[in-house]
Amino acid sequence: LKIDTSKDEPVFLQVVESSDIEGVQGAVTRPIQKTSEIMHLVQPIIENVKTNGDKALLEYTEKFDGVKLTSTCIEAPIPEEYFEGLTDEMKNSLDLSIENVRKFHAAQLQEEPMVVETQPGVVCSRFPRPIERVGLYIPGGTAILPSTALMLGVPAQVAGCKEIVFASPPCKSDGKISPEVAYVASKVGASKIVLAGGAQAVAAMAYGTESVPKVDKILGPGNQFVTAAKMHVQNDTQALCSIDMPAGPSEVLVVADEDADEDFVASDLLSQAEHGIDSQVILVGVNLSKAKIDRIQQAVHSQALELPRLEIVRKCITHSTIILCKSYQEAIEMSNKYAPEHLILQINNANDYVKLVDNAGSIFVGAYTPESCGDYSSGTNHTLPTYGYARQYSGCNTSTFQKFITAQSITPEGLDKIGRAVMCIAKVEGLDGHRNAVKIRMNKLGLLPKV
Ligand code: HSO
Ligand code: ZN
Repeated sequence: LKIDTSKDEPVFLQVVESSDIEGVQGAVTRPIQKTSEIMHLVQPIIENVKTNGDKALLEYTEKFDGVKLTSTCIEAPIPEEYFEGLTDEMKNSLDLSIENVRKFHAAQLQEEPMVVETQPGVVCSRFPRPIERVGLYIPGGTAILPSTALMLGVPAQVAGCKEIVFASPPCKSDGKISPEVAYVASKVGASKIVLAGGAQAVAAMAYGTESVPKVDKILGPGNQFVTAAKMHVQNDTQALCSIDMPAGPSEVLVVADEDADEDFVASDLLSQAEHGIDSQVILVGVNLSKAKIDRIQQAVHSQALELPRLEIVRKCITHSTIILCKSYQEAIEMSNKYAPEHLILQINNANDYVKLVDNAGSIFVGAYTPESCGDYSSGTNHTLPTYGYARQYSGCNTSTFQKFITAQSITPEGLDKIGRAVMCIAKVEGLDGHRNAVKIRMNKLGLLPKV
């Protein structure tokens, strides 16, 4: 490997052949998550917030976030001082992103109810209703995440949720949240921003406190404490609260061939690697020459050295891998098995391969489609299934903020069509009351032979 490492320690990925079963296994195995240990730590926090409300919430914010607040929430309309420091460029960028995400998510709304006449006189329908109150968790700490605020807030607003509550840990220095997150919250019509993080914020939204409204569903990424708290409240019937999906470290799988631009490939790998030391970054190469692999490694190395989050990238890249495949087919099969959160196709005729993808959170097709665009501004959602859950979960979308109600209306003619079947099956289940509800009606209609 001819990496120019004169400036620094090399940053490069290990390489395995797809035929090396163990090597591939090692590359695609996700880190084990120790949820039960964390659960023991979050339970007392949840209990405390459940019983002592705002008082407990304020105590935890002081203890964990290092800020002594006098009130737990910012109420809408959000006071001007919270937007201080926002430039026009930033506002325009957020506006553009919000507009695109709104367009894409509004198109997902099903305006007309679905109506199906399954038999003459048996009319079944289905229609969506917004989940009334939603709690959107926006992580704080060193990262400012207005993009997550808009990826959750916009679909909630599009779906028609009546109450949108944000929660985000306050900044240590001034007890505020980032003006960008505040701006997004106001644009999507949030009623409150809870100035708290961690399990305590989740508990406050799940059970409600004096100042925090109880919500029906909690969504958003977070650390292990937030994830454990979400799992806890979803299992507590007292909370009567659902959650979005299990969360794990963010991940990308890039498929590249010999014609892919090595700088583009490297930049996509690194944009994922900088998320965290536990991020998963995989490059699946299709018939890559030795020289091409070297050029990709060189590009990763030199681009990484320029990144402010180099130390995070370095740790992530040590457990990242290039898997060498012999065909496009094999590469896509590899990706389907891994079920990546993000799949990037930097291959010739990339569009033709989309139909072969069975498992992925979101696909980025072609050389000029970096994941970053989907992370922020193109319109698709960036809250996506990780940890292989792309096998059974969809990313956040408009229906994430809805539930569907079904209805039916049956005429005497319809009852004549299906009544006997209902009676027959009810009988085998030993549920005579069910059978009777049909029998009584059919008798009055003279539809059953008199005995
Ligand atoms: N790639 C992340 C989302 C994100 N990227 C936020 C930048 N900011 C998880 O899909
Ligand atoms: Zn990202």
